[in-house]
Amino acid sequence: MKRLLALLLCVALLGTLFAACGDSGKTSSAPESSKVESSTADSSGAGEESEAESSETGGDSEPSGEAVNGTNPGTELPIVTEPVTLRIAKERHMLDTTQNYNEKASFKNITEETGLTLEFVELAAGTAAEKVPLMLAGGDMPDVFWALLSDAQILQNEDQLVALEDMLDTFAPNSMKTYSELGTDWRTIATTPSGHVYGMLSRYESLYENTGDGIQIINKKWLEKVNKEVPTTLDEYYEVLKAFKEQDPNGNGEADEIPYCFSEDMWCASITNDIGWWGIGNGYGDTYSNFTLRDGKVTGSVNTQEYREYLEFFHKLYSEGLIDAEGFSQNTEVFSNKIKNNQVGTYYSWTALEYLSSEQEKDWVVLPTITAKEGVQPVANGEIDRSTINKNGWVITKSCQHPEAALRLWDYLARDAESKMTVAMGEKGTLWDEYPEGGYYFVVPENTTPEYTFEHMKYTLGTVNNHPLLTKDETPKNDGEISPAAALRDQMVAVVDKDYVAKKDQLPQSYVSPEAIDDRSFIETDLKAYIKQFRAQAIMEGFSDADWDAYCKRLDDLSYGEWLQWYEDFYNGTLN
Ligand SMILES: [Ca+2]
Repeated sequence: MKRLLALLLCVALLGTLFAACGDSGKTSSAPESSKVESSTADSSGAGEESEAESSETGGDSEPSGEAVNGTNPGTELPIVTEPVTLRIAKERHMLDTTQNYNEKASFKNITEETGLTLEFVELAAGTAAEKVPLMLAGGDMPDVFWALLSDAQILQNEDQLVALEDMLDTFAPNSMKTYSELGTDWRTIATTPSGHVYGMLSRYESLYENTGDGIQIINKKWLEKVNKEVPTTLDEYYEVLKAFKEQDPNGNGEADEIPYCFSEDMWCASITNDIGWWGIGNGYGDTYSNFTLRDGKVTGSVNTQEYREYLEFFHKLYSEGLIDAEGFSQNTEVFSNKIKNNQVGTYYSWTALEYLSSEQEKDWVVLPTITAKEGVQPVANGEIDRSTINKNGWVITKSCQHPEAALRLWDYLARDAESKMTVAMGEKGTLWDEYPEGGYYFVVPENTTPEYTFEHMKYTLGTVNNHPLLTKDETPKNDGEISPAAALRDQMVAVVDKDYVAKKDQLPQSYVSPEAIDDRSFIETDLKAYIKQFRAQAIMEGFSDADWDAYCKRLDDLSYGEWLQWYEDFYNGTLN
């Protein structure tokens, strides 16, 4: 959770990235992990089924028929045969400078176009986590929750929500067309354990810059200063860190260099980032570094010989002063100040622009993934084609008198890529545009000011991530010819993405029942805390064979095996 929040913050600072993060409405509340939302494993059989079903609706042809409950079917306009007002709950973003959502391009003429009047129930930025549960608990229920409900809130409030599955073909044909074009079967993502669909999908199917997490960058100027190349092996890496430590590469005459800097407080700068060099884990952090998923099997990562070697290597770095002694305790601000202060040789970041100017950024290059020992396949922190779908983008409640109209409104916004992008980023021509030959690209405008930054523009003109789902083909490109800053992150991802977790080894994006979540939570609080504590201790103080054996034994006692089994069952779709 912390990770996505921090991701949002770093994106806000960056000013070059578009949708790196969770729901814009969730900046200040508790956003879900981007990885928990990672895509469903490919199931081509199911994909065929969805295509077959969509052709039943006649594909592109109009479902015809009588209005239902005052709502015209298909794509006929106006949406309603008589005036209808919809109350839509949405959390404002703190950088949104509009007074009301009706000012946004997508809604300026919505009543003329559809017959619907929209009354936005706008929750102040940062208040959704507190207010939404009150609404669900019998407070003022809106007709629609727009990008506000978590999976757990859906599953715990099914009786208050409208099941959409039987309405989709008639009232959401545009969305169904998009769903049929996805690389995965949308039903496995959108269907709850009880067999219903409550949420319309939003965001991007996959955004290339978001397929990865933190990427390790290294100071090229420092490398030149100490006369070394970008390291490609563990031994070379060690030698570079040592040279950074001893040869005053920042040139101030003091031994103030921190060769490798990390911070457990900064979402993408955890020391767990590097465990993939030993071929273990499925990413960084307290969940993904703690298991290895390969070929359908979930195994332990932090009880292996490889993990032990990782701890020993980092203990050596620590004891020689080559990694930041404050890494386990410092907050993000302290961490970033060291970088800004030109004391750091290498660290994990979204891009160097996070803390440095465009001029300084040029001194940094990506460190390609290192293979720590012979025979292992290293893993970088990312997932090939990672899904960024939000499955609860648009949820209609039973308080809504015209659920068909509410569904059609979303589907109207989903009528084509340009409409969806307008919801995301405002009208074509400012933050995104179209190539003469077709297809779209993002634009980073130059007319921004400190008072009205690029980030202000995004959240003012659009909703950033809360648009109806855009497929990969519909998603604009970050084009280096047009906006070099926008393309920077993509170029960094391209250096390491061959080492990202393969599609087949990614966790699915399906709903998990509250009971199953409880089962896991029961185990993992103590387990994760213990793993984390041992890691810090082992790296700072070292450890003996007996310490290691006791640690492995303690993992067993803390039900590490059951925790791993939970993830294997989740992967296999066999959780109870
Ligand atoms: Ca120095």
